[in-house]
Amino acid sequence: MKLYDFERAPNARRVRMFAAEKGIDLDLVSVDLGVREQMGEAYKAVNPRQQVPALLLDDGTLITESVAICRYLDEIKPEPTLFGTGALGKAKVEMWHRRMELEGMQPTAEAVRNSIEFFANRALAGPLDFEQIPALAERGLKRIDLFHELLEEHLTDNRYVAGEDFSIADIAGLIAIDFGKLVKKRVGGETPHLKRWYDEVSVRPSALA
Ligand SMILES: N[C@@H](CCC(=O)N[C@@H](CS)C(=O)NCC(=O)O)C(=O)O
Repeated sequence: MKLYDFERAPNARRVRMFAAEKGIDLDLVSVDLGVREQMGEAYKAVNPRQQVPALLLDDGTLITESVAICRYLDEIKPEPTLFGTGALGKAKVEMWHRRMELEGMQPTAEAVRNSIEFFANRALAGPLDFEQIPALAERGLKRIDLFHELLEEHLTDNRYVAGEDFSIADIAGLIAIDFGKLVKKRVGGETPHLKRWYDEVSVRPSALA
């Protein structure tokens, strides 16, 4: 199994972190987004969506979409469970994972991709170029603040994002917050519960994968 990857790409990082939590070794193949390698013919032949991550199985099947890759890895190695246990546990992980994506990753991507020079004319990932829209960046910044507020309140009486156990929702939350550093949004003393969680999950060995 080969994972097409880029070290600084948040969606690739979430797969690496998930695999590390599972104890699954992936053969990493770097696609250098810094020099737009994803736009070249060689990578297009591997993944016509021109994005990372992408998991190439030994039989030649390609899986894209970071959460689909995580689901696959979870099926081949169910323990430790990162998608929750039992009807309620699974529903809670799904609910909070969706929130981490829709209220964390998505606004952060809007803020980052519509403002910083690295993403000039590349406001959306994929084969087509899209201009940056400053108003979306501005809205994204406000929504990142709301995301931090949501987590601050929730983590007041929850150890992890989906409750008592570490899950894929924590991974998504962490990568969203770290991605926000590119637009100077950081977790600090004004949100102590969020900071407590952030410090705890950031030092898991998988966070460095
Ligand atoms: N929904 C996809 C999103 C993948 C995605 O946006 N990947 C980014 C890196 S985090 C990418 O490949 N960017 C290439 C580009 O900006 O051209 C997933 O979850 O895997």
